[in-house]
Amino acid sequence: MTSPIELAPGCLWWQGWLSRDQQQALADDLRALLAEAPLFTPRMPRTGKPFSVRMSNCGPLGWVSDAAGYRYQPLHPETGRAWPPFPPVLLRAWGELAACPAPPEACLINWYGEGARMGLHQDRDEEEFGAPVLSLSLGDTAVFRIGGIKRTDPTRSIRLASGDALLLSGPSRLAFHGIDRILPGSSTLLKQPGRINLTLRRVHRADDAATGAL
Ligand code: MD6
Ligand code: FE
Repeated sequence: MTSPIELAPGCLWWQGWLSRDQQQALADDLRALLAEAPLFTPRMPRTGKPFSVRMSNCGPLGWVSDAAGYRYQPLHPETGRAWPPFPPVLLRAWGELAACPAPPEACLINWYGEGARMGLHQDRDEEEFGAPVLSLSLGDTAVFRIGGIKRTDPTRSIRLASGDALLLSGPSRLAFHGIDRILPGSSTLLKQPGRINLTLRRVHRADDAATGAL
């Protein structure tokens, strides 16, 4: 396995963790998955302003955002159907990279088309900050910015390319991060310009049985 770069304590970056063939296979899985659970446009709580990214999810729970707020829910907000199961490679990534005995419960799928970005944020809608968040990227390269646990902490930027994995764990679990921009045409993986980012999470605290601490 490629060895990771530690960008900050608990923030690990594996460049090219997925081979080109594995990226292609995952992109094919996602094409089928998104036919079942179509991308939707999330909206900011209160203001209802649309995000520039479009989203879907897989796994038992999915992250959604609308005028009522941010939350995890078991059903797609537009189709009312359960989210599709995790493609097996996502469970393999979690098992090999996350160092977390409990399985993931949600995977947010973000689609960045032309001009999409994501403001600096923390992932903090989960009950469980002891468990990490693991991200996989496909398609065009993104300029990813990461800082500290205060919004005003200094930040640095890296380029997340297709096949890269990034883990926010331990002291970096609540680090502020965001996507400044996508570099169109930087990858030939997808059939159109754009980028897919997958983030695997636990939502609930693992119970004793799940952690093996009976
Ligand atoms: C993105 N990533 O790469 C946005 N969150 O498009 C995230 O927001 C993220 O990369 C938690 C952990 C890792 C991440
Ligand atoms: Fe995030």
